[in-house]
Amino acid sequence: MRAADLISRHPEAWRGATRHPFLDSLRDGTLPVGAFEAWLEQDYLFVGDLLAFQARLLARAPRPAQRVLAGGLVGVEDELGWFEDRARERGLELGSTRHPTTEAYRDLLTVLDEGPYPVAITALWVMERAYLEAWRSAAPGHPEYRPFVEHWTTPEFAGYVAGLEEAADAALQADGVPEGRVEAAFLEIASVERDFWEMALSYSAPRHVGDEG
Ligand code: MP5
Repeated sequence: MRAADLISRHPEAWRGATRHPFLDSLRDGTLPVGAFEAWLEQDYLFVGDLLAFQARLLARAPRPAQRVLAGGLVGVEDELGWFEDRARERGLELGSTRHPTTEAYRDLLTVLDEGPYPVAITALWVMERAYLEAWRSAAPGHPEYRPFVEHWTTPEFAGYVAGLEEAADAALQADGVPEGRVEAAFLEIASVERDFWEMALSYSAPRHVGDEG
């Protein structure tokens, strides 16, 4: 099996993860600011959880996959700083309270962390590929949100996603890969990615610097 087969086998699940009214309204500028900031706050928390997951994945990766994963790990740490800068510009306080959806995503990362490497590396590719496609669907983005669209649609990011796909394909070639678990992980990620957009639209108003109470 190859990683890309997962997408062609489950077009509906994939569409749910990568197309959403959140992304459409981010493109046309009708997205409520509170929804955008809720996404920003929760995605920052997700990326922190992803850094821990990715560090552990790197620790158990075979030699040929180490470069793409080490580069990705540095990129994720850098991204946390980028989120902090974007939040500061908006006067947004980045808190530490996870929405139940962000919590559920963290739990999924923990399960993947404890499972076989081929499932985990494929799962990481699914998460990143989902973001690439989702943000492409929002391109070019309303001017207010354009830096975010650009962040996940650069050729460098697409190259990183391709590198992860190569690492996932290599892992999926091995004998005895639990294909049912790979497939299940794909569907779980697609579902939680959709929930994440959904959450942002229904959950709003994170705290700003200077808010009362
Ligand atoms: C990513 C993300 C991509 N930031 N948030 C979710 C909910 N899924 C995937 O990860 P990265 O590290 O921002 O490219």
